[in-house]
This record gives sequence, C-alpha cells and structure tokens, in this order.
Amino acid sequence: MSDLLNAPLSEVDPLIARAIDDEVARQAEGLELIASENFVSEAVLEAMGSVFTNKYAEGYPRKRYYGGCEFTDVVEQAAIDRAKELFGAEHANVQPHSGAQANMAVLLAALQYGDQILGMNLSHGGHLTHGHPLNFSGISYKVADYGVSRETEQIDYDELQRIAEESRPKLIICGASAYPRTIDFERIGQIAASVGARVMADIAHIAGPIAAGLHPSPMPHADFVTTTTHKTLRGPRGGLILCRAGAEGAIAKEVDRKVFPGVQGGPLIHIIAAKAVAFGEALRDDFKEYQRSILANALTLAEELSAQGFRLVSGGTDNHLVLVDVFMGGKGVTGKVAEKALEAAGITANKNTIPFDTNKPFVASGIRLGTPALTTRGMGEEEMRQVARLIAAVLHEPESEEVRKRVSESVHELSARFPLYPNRLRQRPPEIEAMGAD
Ligand code: DSN
Repeated sequence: MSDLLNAPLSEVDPLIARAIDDEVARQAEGLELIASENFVSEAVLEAMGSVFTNKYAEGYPRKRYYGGCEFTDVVEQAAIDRAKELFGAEHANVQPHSGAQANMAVLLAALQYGDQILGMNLSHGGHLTHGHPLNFSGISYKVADYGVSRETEQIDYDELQRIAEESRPKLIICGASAYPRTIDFERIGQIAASVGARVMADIAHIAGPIAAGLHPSPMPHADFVTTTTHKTLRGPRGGLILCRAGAEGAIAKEVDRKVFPGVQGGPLIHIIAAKAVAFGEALRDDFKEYQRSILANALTLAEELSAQGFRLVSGGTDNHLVLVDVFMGGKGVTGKVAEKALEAAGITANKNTIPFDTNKPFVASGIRLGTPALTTRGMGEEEMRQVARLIAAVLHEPESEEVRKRVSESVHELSARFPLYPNRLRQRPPEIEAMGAD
C-alpha cells in the first residue's frame, strides 16, 4: 500500500489519468459556451485536490462530532466569513454539496410537507428544484408556477402577483437557469409580502454579477438566498445558502440544522477549502472587471447573433447568457441538431427550451449560450463577434462537413490564442501518449 499511496495517477490508473488529460485538452482546444460552466483557477483546483478530502467533520466550526478538526475549522470559517462579506449576508452555510441540496435544505427549513409553493416554470427558464413534478420540490409540496409573458418573453410581474393571490404560497421561489434578463427581486419581495409568503432567491446563474454589484442583489428582499459556487462565481462545484441570522440566530440555526443533519452528512472540506479560495478571489477588485467583461461579451455575442439572422428570446440580454431561438418556427434547426452540429465543430453549448416551445424538451427550439468561461480565458468583444459568426456558419449549414471542418480550424486557432491550463496540457507520460487518441 505504501507504494500505491505515493505513486502518480498515471501509474495507478492509466485509464483515468488519460481521461483527465483528454478533458484538459478538450477544454483548452474547444470553445466553452455552456452558460453554467466556467474555468476555475489553479489555486481553486489545488485546494480541491488537497488532503482535506480525507477528513470527516460533521457539525460546524468549533462544534464537530469528530476530533482533528483544528485546520478544518480554519478553512470553513474563512469560507463563511468571505461568503458573508461578498454578498452582505448575516449568515452563510457553505456546506451544501450542490445547488439542489442548498435548495432542499431551505425548503425543509421554510416549509412543512404539502405546503403551497410558487416557482418559475422550468420551460420558461426556471429550475427543476423550483417545483418540477419529477423533483423532490414537486413531489413534496403543492406547486403553482409563473412564467414570462408571450409578448416580451420577460417575467410578467403582474401575472405573478395574480397567481400569488390565487395560490397563496408559503414560499415564492425566484431565480432562473435560462433567463437572460434582470430579475426584479424588489418587486418579487413586495408580491410575497402582499400575500404573506417568504422568498427564496436562487441566484446560481447570476451570483457573480450580484457579488460584483452589477445585478441588483436579492439580499434585502429575500428570506433565503441560494447559489451554486461554480457558475459565474467561478469556484468549485458546490452550493451555498445565505440568510438573515434571525432573532437569537434562530433562522441561521434552522438552516444549518436542515443542511446537517437534515439533508447531508459529512461536509466536503476539500470543496469548502476551494470555495474559500474562490470567494477570496471574488473579493478582489479584478473580479468586478471580470464580471463587467462577461456582461459586455454577452451583449456583443447577442448583437452579432442577431445580425446573423437569429431570433433572441426576449430580444437580447442583460446578463451572462443569451437564449437563441434557432428553430424560428420551423425555418431553422432544432436545439438538438444545433447542439450536435456545434459540438462537432468544437463549440460546446446546450439545447434549451424556449418559452412556449412547440418542441419537446429533448429536442427544444433553442440553444443557451453563456460567456463566463470564454471571458475567463481573456476573450473580449472582438472574439465574441468571431464566435457568433462561427456559430452562425454551423447553424446555417448544420449538415455540411466542409463548414464544420473550416469552423473547427478557426476554433482551434482562436482557442490557441487564449491558452487554458498550459501546465496541465499534454503532460502525459510517453506510455500513455502511446495509447493514442482512440
Ligand atoms: N444544470 C444547471 C444549468 O446548466 O443551468 C442548473 O442546475
């Protein structure tokens, strides 16, 4: 075992070592436009790969069920303090393994089984955990849903008020995974107050712009704020809950209890270490500049796609993502075809339903494009115009091998100008390299 303990991955498990190397190459050589993805720093990767993965630490700093938590407490307390500072929150729980578990803990803290909730419809940009019938949220609670207006394809707040009055929810869930416009958290807070509901704002997609002060914060208007940490926030894959402490810390305690022991056991301290590093990075001045560039890039991408003849859902974007109607009532291609054709040319995006979609979710009429990852690589508005033209070339002739080849070459040239993880790329030992690409 001692030999195994100290041997490199390439010797212990060549299959996995090679898959990791191939993934480094895929990320570096392609164009990543999935709106919920990003590239973390080497520092975040280092913290994630640290020996904290070995540690059990049920409980919270200074109140653990296991010994040996001295340094674990340093890490978790730093993550908590930095998250609070970043979002101006009274309380932070940094233990949720994912956004879904953060949401589950909040629903358990705020509701009784069978209570009425009101969430945004998934096909209008919401999220599974906001009340979808196949998700715990839809299984455990009575659900009413709201969406966007047919004309503007933006949230219809008057209609939301009407549905809230009709359904009398205990909790209104706002936030979205495919909504390109600013969310009026203040208005949602007013609607909730008018019907005696509480608010959970899931800011997974827009946590970065909010932290940078470039999107209005839900903190003054929501009882609970949840987010993932790996999207615009550019941290490790995980979740976070923010809330008021409440009288004598009662709300904070209830949330903490619902995370552990409510829905989770031992926290992932290596991930919490990486969250602390990412929150520290987000507190730096250059993070604001990064978020500004994400938004400017999304705007440019949207303008150029529009110039290339595509219809943008809601007419444009205020945030990091663009929802493109590639089907255009049958004149174009489905989202499914678009996703596959783009992938074959080295451009990664995901098919997405659009509001009032006539295609099924696995086919979909749209694609969702986001700029956080390419912006991390240092690409700017000129590159976004080029990316939009490459996307248009593929989608105008999705079956053409020649177009695909030409676009692939441009993708490689463009990605090579903005290196990603250069110290990880192609560092395979000769015997792994000899296994070839197939
Ligand atoms: N899967 C995430 C996204 O892509 O937006 C949401 O959970």
